[in-house]
Amino acid sequence: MDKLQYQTLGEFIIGNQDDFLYSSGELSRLINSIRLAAKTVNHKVNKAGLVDIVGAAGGINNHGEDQQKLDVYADQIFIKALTNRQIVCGIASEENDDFIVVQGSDKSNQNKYVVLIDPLDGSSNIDVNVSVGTIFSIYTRVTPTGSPVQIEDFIQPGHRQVAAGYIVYGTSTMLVYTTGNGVNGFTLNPAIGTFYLSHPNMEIPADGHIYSINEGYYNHFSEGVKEYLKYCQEDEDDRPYTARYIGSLVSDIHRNILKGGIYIYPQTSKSPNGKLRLLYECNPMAFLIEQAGGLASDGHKRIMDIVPTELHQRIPFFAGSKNMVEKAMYFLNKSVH
Ligand code: P6P
Repeated sequence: MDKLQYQTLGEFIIGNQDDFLYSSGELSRLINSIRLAAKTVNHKVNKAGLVDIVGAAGGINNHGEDQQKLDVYADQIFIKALTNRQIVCGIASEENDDFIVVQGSDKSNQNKYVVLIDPLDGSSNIDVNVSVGTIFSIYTRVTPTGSPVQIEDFIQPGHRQVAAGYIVYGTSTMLVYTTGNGVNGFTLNPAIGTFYLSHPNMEIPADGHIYSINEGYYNHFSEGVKEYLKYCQEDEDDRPYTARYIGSLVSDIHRNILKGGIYIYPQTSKSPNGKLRLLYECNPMAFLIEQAGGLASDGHKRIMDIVPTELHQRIPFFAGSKNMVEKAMYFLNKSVH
C-alpha cells in the first residue's frame, strides 16, 4: 500500500488542520479526545462478555429504554475525555436528559465547540456479540463565548455541523469522520492502539442493492413505504434487492456507505416521528452520507435543513445511495398525492 494508506489519524488531522475553520489546533485536540475515548470503550466492548459489564445497568434513559452497563460506561468515558481536555463548552448525550455545561477552571469557558453524542448506539446488541457504535456531532456555539452554553447551542440545524463521525466496534474498530471535506475511515491496530487511514475519501455508490429496515413493523408502515418495499422485492431490472438489518444504525450505515444501500427508519402508526434522534443520530449520519455523495431525508425534506425544536427529538430517517433514496421519496410522495 502507498504512503497514504499508512497515514495515522494523528498525521492526517495535522495534515488537514485547515479543514477546521478558525481552528488553532482545536481540531486535533477534539478528534484526539474522541480517539482516546474510542480506544477505551473499544477495550471494554471487546471484553464485554468476560467482565461484569454486560447487561442492564438498572437505569432508564430519557427515552424509557433500559440503560445497558456499557451505555453508561461509554457515556462516562466520552464525557470525561471531552471535559478533561478543556476543548468543548458543552456536551449533550442520548444518556443524559439535559445538556452538560463544561466550565473552565475559572468558571468561564472560552472554548467554542459543543459535542452531541450517542455514546453506544445499538447497545441492545451487546449481549449477543453484535457490533455497536458511537456517533458524534460537533457545532460551533451560537451564544456568547465565555458564558455557560444554552439549549440554542445544541438545537442547531444539521447543515451547521463543523464535524461529525462514528466509531464502529465491529470485527475491526473503525473511526469514520468528516469536517465537510469528504469522509475518511481509520482502522484501529489494537496491537499498538493506533488508527490508520484505511479508507481514504469514502464514497457511497449512487445505486445499491441493499435495503435496511425493520420489516417486523410492516403493518404499521405508511402505504408509500410499503410500496417502496414491494418495489425492492420485485423480480425485475436489478431486483429483488437484499435485505440487511443489523439493528445497529452505525453498522447498517457503515456497510451501506461501503457497498451502496438505503437505511430506513420511517414513522409508523406506533412511532409517529420514527425512533431515531435528530441531533445525535440522524444529523451526523446525514452529514457523513451527503459528504460521501448520498442523500438523507425525513421523507419530505433534507435532514440537515430541519430546524430542531428539542434536544432528544425523533425524526423519520431515509438515508443512503442517492438513486435509492430518490426512488423511496418517489413512492412516499406518490402515495400522498
Ligand atoms: P428497532 C438502536 O436502538 C437504534 O437506535 C439503531 O441503532 C437501530 O438501527 C434501531 O434503533 C433499531 O430499532 O426498532 O428496529 O429495534
